[in-house]
Amino acid sequence: MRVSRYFLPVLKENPAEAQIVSHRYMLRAGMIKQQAAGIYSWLPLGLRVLNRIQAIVNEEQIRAGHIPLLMPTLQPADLWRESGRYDDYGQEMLRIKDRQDREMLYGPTNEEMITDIFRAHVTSYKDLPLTLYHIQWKFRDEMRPRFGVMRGREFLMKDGYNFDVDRDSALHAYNRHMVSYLRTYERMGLTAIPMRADSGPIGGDDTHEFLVLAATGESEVFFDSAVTELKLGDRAVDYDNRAEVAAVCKEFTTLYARTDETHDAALFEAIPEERRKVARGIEVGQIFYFGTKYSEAMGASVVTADGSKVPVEMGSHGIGVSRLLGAIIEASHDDKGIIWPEGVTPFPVGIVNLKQGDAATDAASESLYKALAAKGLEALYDDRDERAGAKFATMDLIGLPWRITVGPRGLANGLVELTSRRSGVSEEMTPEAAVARIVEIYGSI
Ligand code: 5CA
Repeated sequence: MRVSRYFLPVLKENPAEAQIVSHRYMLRAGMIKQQAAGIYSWLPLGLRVLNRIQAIVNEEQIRAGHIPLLMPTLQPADLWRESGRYDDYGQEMLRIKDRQDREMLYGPTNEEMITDIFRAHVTSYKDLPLTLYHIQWKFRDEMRPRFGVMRGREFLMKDGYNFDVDRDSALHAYNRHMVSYLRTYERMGLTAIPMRADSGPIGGDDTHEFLVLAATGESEVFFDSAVTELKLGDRAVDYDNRAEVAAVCKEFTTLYARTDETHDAALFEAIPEERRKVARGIEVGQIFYFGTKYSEAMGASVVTADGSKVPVEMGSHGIGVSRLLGAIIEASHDDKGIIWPEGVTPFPVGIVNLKQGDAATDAASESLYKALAAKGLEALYDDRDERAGAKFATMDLIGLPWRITVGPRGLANGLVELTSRRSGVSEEMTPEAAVARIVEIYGSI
C-alpha cells in the first residue's frame, strides 16, 4: 500500500477525550473513529489489525478442533425467556421491537441461540464431542463505556460453546480452550495469565479469566510473580489427549493468580513475600464450565450409549477480539507510538523514501516494494512528498515493527537502512539483504 493512496487520517494532537495510551494512539494513528458512546467505526489501519487478530483466533480454534459458524447479531426475546435470562440481564441488554411488534434484542452473548441450534439437530452422543464458535459483534449497554475499544458497547467477541456427553468430557473441552487461548495470546505477543474468577451472569462453577497485566487495567489482580514466567512456546500439544491437555492447564493454574472477586488473603499470604504481587490487569478472555444450566432449561439432550436421555454438558468461552487491540497497545508502546508485535502488525514493514522525486531513491523504493510484494509481504510505502521527520513520526506512531529507509547517501553505496521499531537499532545493508531479513522474520510467524 502506498501512503499517497491510502486512507490514514493521523492526528498530530492528543485527543482530549482519550484517558489511556491505547485509546490515544488508536485515535491518533487513524485506526478508529467514535460514532456514539462506546461505538466505533474501524478505519482501514484499525481494520487490518482487527483482521490479523481474528485470523490468529480462527487458526488456533481450528487447531483445537473447534468448528466455526456464524449466528446473527439480532435474537428473538423468546429464546432468552426459555433460559430465564431475558429478565435477569437488565439494562445491559439492548431491546428492540420489529415492525410486527416482536421483541428482539441485540445479542450480548449466544448461549441460548447455540443451544437452540444444537437441540434442533443433535440427539445422539455419537455426534459428540462438538464445539462450535463464531466471531461476531455483541452489544452490551455498559453503564460506563470508556477507554475506546477496551470497554465498548458494541464490541467484537469470539464466543465458543462446547457440547459433551458427560462432565469429564466437558472439563476436557474447558481445558482445551484454556490451552488454545494461551497459544492465541502468545502469538499476539501477550502474556495473558489465567486467573480464577467469578462467573457473573453466565453462571457455572468453573471459570478462569485471562488477564494481561497493565497499570490501566480495570481489574485488580493478586498473583505469585512466578506465574508471569510461564510460557507455552511452540510445544506441540495433542488436543485429543486429555491427560496432556490437563497437565498443561495444571502447570498454568497451580501458582496463585486470582482476581479480586475470588481473592483469598490467607492463600496469598502463604506465597513468599518477594513473589507476592498486587497489580491491575485487562481481561482479554474468559472460559466457563456450567454443565446443564442451559440444556436443562431449553431441553437440549442426547441419548447415551446405554439408551438413557441426558441433558448435554456445556461451557462457553470468550475472547475479547476488539478489546485485544487496546490490550496489545497498553502492553507494547513507547512515547512515540505503538509497537506492534509481528503477529498482529497491520503491515509487516514500512518503506520510507527520504527524497521523493529523486530518480534513484524513487526507483530503489519502488523495487523494494515490489520485491517484498513478490514474497507475499505488503509493505506500507511512504511515497508522499513530505519531510523525512514527518514520515518517521508517522511510522513510529503507527508502530510497524520494521522500517526500511531509502536515502540518497546510502544508495550511493548501494545500501538502505533497516530499523527495528522496538529496539531502535538500525543496520545498513543491501536492499536484497533487507528483503531477505524481512522474509526470514515473518517466515517464522
Ligand atoms: N458467553 C461468555 C463466553 S463466550 C461471555 O460472554 N463471556 S464474557 O462476558 O466474559 O466476555 C468475553 C470477553 O469479551 C471478555 O473476557 C472481554 O475480553 C470481552 N468483553 C466483554 N465486555 C466487553 C466490552 N464491553 N468491550 C469490549 N470487550 C468486552
